[in-house]
Amino acid sequence: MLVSRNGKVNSVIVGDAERLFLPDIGRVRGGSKRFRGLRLIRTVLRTDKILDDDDFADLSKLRLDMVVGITVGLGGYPGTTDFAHLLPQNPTGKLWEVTTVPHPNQIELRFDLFIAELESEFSRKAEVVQEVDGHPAMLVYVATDGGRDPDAGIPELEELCRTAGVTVVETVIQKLSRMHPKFGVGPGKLEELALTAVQRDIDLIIFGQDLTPSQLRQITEQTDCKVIDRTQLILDIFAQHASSKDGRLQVELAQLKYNLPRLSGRGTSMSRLMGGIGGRGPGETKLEIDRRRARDRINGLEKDLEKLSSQRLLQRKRRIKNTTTVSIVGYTNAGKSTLLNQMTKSDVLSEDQLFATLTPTSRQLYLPSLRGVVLTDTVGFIHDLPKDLVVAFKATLEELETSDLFLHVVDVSTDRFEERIDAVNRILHELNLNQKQILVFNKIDRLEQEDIKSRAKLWGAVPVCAVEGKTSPILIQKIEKNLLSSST
Ligand SMILES: Nc1nc2c(ncn2[C@@H]2O[C@H](COP(=O)(O)OP(=O)(O)OP(=O)(O)O)[C@@H](O)[C@H]2O)c(=O)[nH]1
Ligand SMILES: [Mg+2]
Repeated sequence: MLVSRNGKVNSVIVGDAERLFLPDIGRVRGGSKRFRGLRLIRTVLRTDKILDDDDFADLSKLRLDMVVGITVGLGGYPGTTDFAHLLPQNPTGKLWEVTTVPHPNQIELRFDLFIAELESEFSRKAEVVQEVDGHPAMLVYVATDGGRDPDAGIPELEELCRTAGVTVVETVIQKLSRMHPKFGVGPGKLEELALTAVQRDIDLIIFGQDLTPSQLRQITEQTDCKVIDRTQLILDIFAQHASSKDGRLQVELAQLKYNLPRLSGRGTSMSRLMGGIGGRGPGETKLEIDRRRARDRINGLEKDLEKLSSQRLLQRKRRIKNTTTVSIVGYTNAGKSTLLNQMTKSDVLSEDQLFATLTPTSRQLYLPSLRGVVLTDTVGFIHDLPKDLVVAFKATLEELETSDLFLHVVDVSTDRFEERIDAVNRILHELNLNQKQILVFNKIDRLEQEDIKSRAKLWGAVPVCAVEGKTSPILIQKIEKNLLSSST
């Protein structure tokens, strides 16, 4: 039986010795009601193990108030009874508690008081967790064979989360040879995620990998949380940072294209699947958009962007005639905008955030022996740049295609900066951008003199500090030499 808080029987279910199929009891409401308000009381025909894994799965997944298993004793009367309820966060990490009594009438609980107390205990524990700056979230990382090392991947994801205004309060790593085709993580792990989310009052799960539309749907349904994958996370940051009209349209288009196959069309889960974190950014007003309207909007946006793109082309053609363009490329947060500011004495936004720059910005660059050189700052790259993001990069790509020289800026003070150089070069190569580049090692103020020398020498790079007042004369010389040699 499913019994409500006031003792009313909600449903009577008939199963057999093996199985019990619960009716669909809908989703948990948000807000203060943490539990379903229903307890499952059932008979158990075996005596070795009263409550089994299925019971605990129901308890956690359906967030039942309690599961009670009553065995059949002598003469067909009720016998030994187990009852179980979920536990709030605790040092032992236990998710639920089981109590055994010889007879159901020995359960000494005022159920209404007990469940109220349990719920407030959950809230209290969760409040402690909630006291963080951003929106609290659980980060889930699947470490697959041949996938990226979690030691490199997780800190970067945490940075992405921070930039998106999300604070990771719980990180779950699962090792799998490959992503589980249905759930991303293993089914057991998924249950654990669902439960941890209840315990810690987390309603947002960030996946460190991209999820297929059906994986996203499954995880959303099973955990009752909003689920965001890596591409969506990056798109969310883009949405927050896009300031130009051009940029906003591009991001909206990328978001729609990515989310379209993820629209299930089913009422409740729809708002969970659309939009970014807390439904911010250009996607925000489109929460309830249906597929057809999404497609119309995509067509419209593509047309608008096409127009803007041809305008840009015209402007560039006019500019290119007698100018040389040097573009700053590099991993996100490497210090590209800061370098542009230093070299051109400008005041372009630079921040300790990923993807602070979204729209390319050009400034005149004055060189001792060359006129008409333009320096362009572009959007930063990242490891495994999702294909769907390239739409949002379009303006940058056009800019790069017509560049004469790249300054590849590297934050040489980070561990594994070599991996980032590779990642950037791989992306440039994939995009068919094979211009000559000068490797610029930035943020040397954070390193020892020795390290700077050896690293720069090994890579043939120019060491710089972009936050200093003056541009490195060696860098200026090198740019001139490159431009002069390629123009003759
Ligand atoms: N210590 C130190 N910090 C630097 C240096 N250059 C830049 N930074 C800092 O690094 C952070 C990122 O700088 P940005 O110029 O915004 O980096 P970006 O490459 O344009 O980043 P995105 O546009 O977000 O891809 C900022 O907080 C800068 O102040 C440097 O030479 N030394
Ligand atoms: Mg920038």
